[in-house]
Amino acid sequence: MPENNDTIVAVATPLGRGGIGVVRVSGKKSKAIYIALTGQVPIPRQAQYVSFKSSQQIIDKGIALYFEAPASYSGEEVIECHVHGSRVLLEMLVDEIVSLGARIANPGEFTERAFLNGKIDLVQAEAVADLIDCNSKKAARSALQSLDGVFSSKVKQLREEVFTARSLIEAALDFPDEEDVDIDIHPAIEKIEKCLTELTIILRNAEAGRILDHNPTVVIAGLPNAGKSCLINFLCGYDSAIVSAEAGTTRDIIREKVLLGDFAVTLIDTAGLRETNNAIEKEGVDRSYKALSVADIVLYVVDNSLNEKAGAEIPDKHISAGAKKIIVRNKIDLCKNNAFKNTDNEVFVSVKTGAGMGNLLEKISAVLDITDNDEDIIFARQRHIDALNSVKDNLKQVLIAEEKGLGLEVLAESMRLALSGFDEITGRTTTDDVLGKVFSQFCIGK
Ligand SMILES: Nc1nc2c(ncn2[C@@H]2O[C@H](COP(=O)(O)OP(=O)(O)O)[C@@H](O)[C@H]2O)c(=O)[nH]1
Ligand SMILES: [Mg+2]
Repeated sequence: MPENNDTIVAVATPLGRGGIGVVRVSGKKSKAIYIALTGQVPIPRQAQYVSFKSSQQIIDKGIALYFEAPASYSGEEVIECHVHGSRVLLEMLVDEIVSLGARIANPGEFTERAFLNGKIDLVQAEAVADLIDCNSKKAARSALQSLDGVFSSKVKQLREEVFTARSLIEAALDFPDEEDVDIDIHPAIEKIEKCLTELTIILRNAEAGRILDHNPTVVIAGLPNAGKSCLINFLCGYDSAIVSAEAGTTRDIIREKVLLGDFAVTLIDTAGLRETNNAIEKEGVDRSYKALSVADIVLYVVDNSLNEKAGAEIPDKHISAGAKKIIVRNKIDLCKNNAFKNTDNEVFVSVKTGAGMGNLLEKISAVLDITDNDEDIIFARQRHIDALNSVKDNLKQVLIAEEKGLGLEVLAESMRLALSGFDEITGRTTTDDVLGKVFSQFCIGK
């Protein structure tokens, strides 16, 4: 972990041309740097119009701001220099500040200091990065809620409950031999049951929000010749994959980034799933299964004209557990029966004529879109979901142990583990590895 004694500097705005560019400084030397750079004494939280000077000349004129510790973003003394948004000017200014005793900041170091100084917890620090990187309005709203501490306070509330339950169990542990003190642990067990219910809801909202955290992967799969490549071309709006009446044409995985509705997604066209002796096609089929194992949404295409009655045999065991599946019954232009009835997870289309494609797009959007209960969606990362699942498993262990009549020590140990799961999420206890990973994903200057 970097030493907190250093004063750090970085350009906070994107490099390139811009109306304004901002250089930010954080650390103990900030005030001295302000004075040396501007010749003025800073007034906390008051903008001053100043000349930023190097030893030889004026670099630029602009606005300087000074924040006293701890009332700043990082919790340390901070200055912000707003100058014209020229890359050259900003670099000159940074060089000057370095010569005055600061060093260039690492990615995310301002936010890391905010975390280390207790201004924000780890979930909020992650929300800062998510807010900067978000791909959709919905993601932005949700990240802002996390930054406001909505998710953290849910986690903290639950932690409190579990903590109280643990105290009850440990109190019972402390009086094992005193016969007349009969400590009833049922209130603790009831609390745990209630926590498990709440945890299930939080996990569901976190799973729903995970899709906001990354570009969802939409995998198009099915038997050869079903019309998969036609479908990816339709969704991209141009010919990306080769379409042919010859089965086994697509062998390589084809990936396209497209905007579906409000969302940027990665679309993947795969080789038709069939047994084959052709080594190249077989490799293609293996890659199809691999793609299915990481899919968020599977569009399983079937040639509906071949057998209008048969249900689609989706290769479930190859598909990732949380993936949403939509069966695309294609080639209805060739079907004799034309009383098509879409269901929740089935859409009848003809990629060739375009019939039903509007419905398919709506269905995909509905899966990607989680407008219904936006408020509850948690912009979760896999790290959070894993930790919440571990809390859940440990709480379940407590109930099992109690039912089996195992010793109170066993229950107490599972409670301890459950609590550590909460602490991992908010960063109360976190290894340097986790912190390093979180902050290295930030851009410089944040
Ligand atoms: N009549 C009809 N033919 C289609 C339709 N969709 C695809 N095809 C044809 O089916 C064949 C296989 O299509 P392709 O997209 O290569 O299938 P893939 O093997 O699943 O990728 C091609 O000859 C397409 O022109 C459709 O909706 N109606
Ligand atoms: Mg194909």
